[in-house]
Amino acid sequence: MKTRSILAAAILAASAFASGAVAASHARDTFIKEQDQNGDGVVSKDEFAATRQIQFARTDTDKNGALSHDEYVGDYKARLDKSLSTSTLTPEKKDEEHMRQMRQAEVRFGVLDSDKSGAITAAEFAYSGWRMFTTHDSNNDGVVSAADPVKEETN
Ligand SMILES: [Ca+2]
Ligand SMILES: [Ca+2]
Ligand SMILES: [Ca+2]
Repeated sequence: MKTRSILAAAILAASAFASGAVAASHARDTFIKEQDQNGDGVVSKDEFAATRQIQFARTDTDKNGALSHDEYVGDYKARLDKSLSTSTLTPEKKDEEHMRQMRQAEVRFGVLDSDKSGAITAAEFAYSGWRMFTTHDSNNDGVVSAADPVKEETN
């Protein structure tokens, strides 16, 4: 439990480092947007587990059961490029955001690859997912929704 909290804090710190405190509710809302398959605004544990499995399978492009650095960071970059292409930010801001987000993706890869094998296994991926889920489910009711209070980052 202790280790899990430290790791969760590290992940939160990594995102807070890049985007500031305002990003906290943004992170929760992005989480809901990405994981809410049935569009009811609530991410249940079953829904989350199913989505994570799909994400893992999609990202594991060579189907060897682990996510290499290129698979993980490459998939993130593709999604980031797509989301930035529809963003209203100025080109300069887009570049800035791109660099920042890619730096975060590198940090996340290092955290996710907890045994430093150079790839994220299904177990490592699932573990990080539950850490993320429990971090966002701040009212501990077993689902992530807009009702979950967003923790303020204090530096
Ligand atoms: Ca849902
Ligand atoms: Ca792979
Ligand atoms: Ca909740």
